Parts: sequence; C-alpha cells; structure tokens
Amino acid sequence: MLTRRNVLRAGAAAGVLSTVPASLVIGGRSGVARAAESPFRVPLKVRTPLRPTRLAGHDFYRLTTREADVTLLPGTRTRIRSFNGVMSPLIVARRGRPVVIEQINSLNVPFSMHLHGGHVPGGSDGHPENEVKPGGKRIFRYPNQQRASTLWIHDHSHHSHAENIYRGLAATYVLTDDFEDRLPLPKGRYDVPLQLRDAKFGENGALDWDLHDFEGRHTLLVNGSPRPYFEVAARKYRLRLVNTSNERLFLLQLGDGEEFTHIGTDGGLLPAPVPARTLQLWPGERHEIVVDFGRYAVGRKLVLNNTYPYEGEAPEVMRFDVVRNAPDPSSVPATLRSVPDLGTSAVEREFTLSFNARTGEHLINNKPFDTDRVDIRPRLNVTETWRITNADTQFGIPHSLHPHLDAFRILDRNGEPPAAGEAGLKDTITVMAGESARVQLRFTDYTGRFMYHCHMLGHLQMGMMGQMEIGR
Ligand SMILES: [Cu+2]
Repeated sequence: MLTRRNVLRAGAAAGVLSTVPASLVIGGRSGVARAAESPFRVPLKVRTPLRPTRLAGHDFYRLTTREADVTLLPGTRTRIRSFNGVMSPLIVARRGRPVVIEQINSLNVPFSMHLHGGHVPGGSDGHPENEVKPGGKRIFRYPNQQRASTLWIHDHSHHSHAENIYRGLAATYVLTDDFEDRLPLPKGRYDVPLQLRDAKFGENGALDWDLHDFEGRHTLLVNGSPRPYFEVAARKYRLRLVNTSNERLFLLQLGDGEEFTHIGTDGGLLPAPVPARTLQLWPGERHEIVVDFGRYAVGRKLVLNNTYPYEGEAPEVMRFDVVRNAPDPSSVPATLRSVPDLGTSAVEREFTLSFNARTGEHLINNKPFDTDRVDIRPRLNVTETWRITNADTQFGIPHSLHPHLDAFRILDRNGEPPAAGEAGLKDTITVMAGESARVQLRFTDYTGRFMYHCHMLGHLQMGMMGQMEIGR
C-alpha cells in the first residue's frame, strides 16, 4: 500500500520533506517487527490539567520525577519514569501568570527539566550543568510572557536525557492568552493535546531501551496509550500534536487523505490557516490542526496514519470514532496571528551539521558538544540570521536545530520561501541531508548560557549540541 513514490508525493504536498531519507539511521538494526498488537483496543486518555496551588502572583506545582508502574499495554504493567506517577501529564498556563515548579528528583539518575519553547531565565532552562542529582531538588520559574503556544517539558540532563524522555518524562505545557481566547477556534473539551511517540516493549510489558535501536520501536503511543481510539462528536476539534519521540518522523494522514486545517506550529498560531492533507511532525516539533468531524455521519471511523513507518510496522497511529452529534459554534478565521517583525539581521552565523562515521559522533561545525566551551556569543536584542546546513550527504541523515530561549522565523529553505505551514514562529527546524535553511531570530530579556542542538536525541547524545552565552 505504501510505496516510496507515495511518500515522495505526500512529502511534496506537505512542502517540507523535499527528499526522503534513504535511511533515518546509522548502524540501526532493521528490526524484526514483533507481531503488531491489534490497534484501537484502548480509548485515548484525554489528559486533564494538573492542578496547581494558586498562590499570589503565580501557579505553583510540585513535580516529583520518579519511577511508577502503570498500564500502557492492556493487561500488563510497565515501569516508567514519570512526573508524579503519570505518563504524559498536562500543564495549562496563562500568559502573564508565572508558573513556579519545584522539581524533586526521586530517580536514581540526574534530571534537568527543560521547558521546550519556553522563554525563561537561564537558571530555569535546564542547562545540563544545573541538573538535579538523585535526591535533590530545584525551583524552576517560567514567566509565561510569550504568546500562546503548545510547549513541552522534558529532560535535558547530559547523559540520560534520551532515556529519561523515552521512559516517559515528557509533559505537555499549553500556554493560553487573551488573543487566542477571542478567536472562535474550538475550545475546552474540543481542544485536545496529543503526545505522539514510539516505544519498544518486551514480552513482559517492560520498555526496551537501546539508544541506537530507534527503528525497533514499533509501538506508537498517543498520550501514553498504544494506537488508541478517540470517541468524538460530529464537529470541529483543535488537536495539538507534540512529537516526544527520540527520533521518529510522523508523516501524518487522516483516513485516505481527508482535508484538515493546519493552524499552528511550535511558536503558536500561523498567520493564516492552511488546508492540508498531510503533515510532517519531527521530534520536538508541535503542530496544531483543526479537524471538522462535522463532515462525517455518526458511526464513521477515521484512522490517523503515519505514512512513513519503519520496515515491518503498521501505519495506524490512532482512530477517531464519530459517535454523537453536537452543536458547533466554532470556526477557523481567515487570519490567525501575524509573526512579529524581528527587524534587520546584524549578525550572520553558519551551522553545519554532520556525522563522523569513524567516531559515531554527530557534530555542529565539526565539533562535538563541550560543556567548557562557549560556541557563540549572541547579544541581547540584536537580530541574527542563522544558516543551517545538513552536510550528511553520505548517509542521508536528517538533522534539526533547536535554539533555546527564543523562537525564530524561517527565511528560506534552499533559497525558497518557507511553505505556508512553516510561516509561523518555530523553535525546531529539520533540514534534510544536502539541504540548508536560513532562520532569523533575536534573543531577548535573559543573558547567560543556553543550548542549541539537534532534536534527534541520539544525535544530541552523540555530541550534536552547542552552547551560547547571551550577553549585553
Ligand atoms: Cu541530528
């Protein structure tokens, strides 16, 4: 059913994946698929937000990072690493109202909490040097002064981040604001965060972990449930898609190619809605879509497929079952949110991403990460243009770049303007082998040391990270 040609076409339609990676791997085993568990056996868990303690001036949470035994696959228990015992919890925050989190590390490994997409001071950014040791704790302050967007919290510790995230330490963080509230987009129970990821389970339900065997992770989880079904009303839903996988690309398609509306990305709403039939969701990225189930009769079932599965793997991600009618006062306005003008760039930088097959290291500008080295020194409020080039032409490995602290806008890809679905604020950009992109960004408010890195977590662990010191 799936051919390379189809994938190519789908990629072209999405306007980003201009070439299909010959392999997303280096040295990965092609992986013998386990007998795929039958899909759609369990309902989607729609997360209700964690309840903060409402204090004067901020919302306070205590998050304990700890192991927990939970049911992911029906009939088995799986030991995960969790926030407060929950897989994929949800925090909802409000622009202008800070969130303060006390993180208590009850794991036996270090943990460094990072709000991905967050505009936060250096001491709260999860710099690997600030990792919380087992038994330790730390306070994180999130000012929430940025525009509404879908963010996520994950580990950034130096050596255990990929495994910590794989074992469950990923929380969705939805930031709302007045601007979005005034829009007639679907709200409340019709606004649903969906954390997408993959995993590999042993026969006893245990999570199998091998940094390099990401192609062997054939079980797709949505909000922690394997290929779930979701009973929806025949009306519009806003779906916030977050890819918390270590390395997996989701190339999403609804049904046989049903149309949906792409409304947002990493940094919040797009300037205008984009009708789409496929969507690429790379690790670390967020995309928001509106699906109008009102087009379908009660009884209709629509499968969300990943049309870029690994070999021997089922494409189904989840299924939407239209089970009831409901009034629908929501709509998608013709304009959403303009991108801020970042001014004229005064600094240009080059970032060349590559792989050293001899050492197994992934490199930025030919260097692996060194905590004692500052790679670049941007100045506060000075606009920069970064050219990101993926030089991995030998193996065809895709790479991404995610600068902390501030979002960017994409100026061009290979000299061409970005597709409409990439015209909003972004904080993670994937560049295919042999290609390049330019982004414009400006760091504001906070000085100090921050990271930038590839969000393919195996690459990050193998060195693909740099350090910037932002000064005045
Ligand atoms: Cu990479």
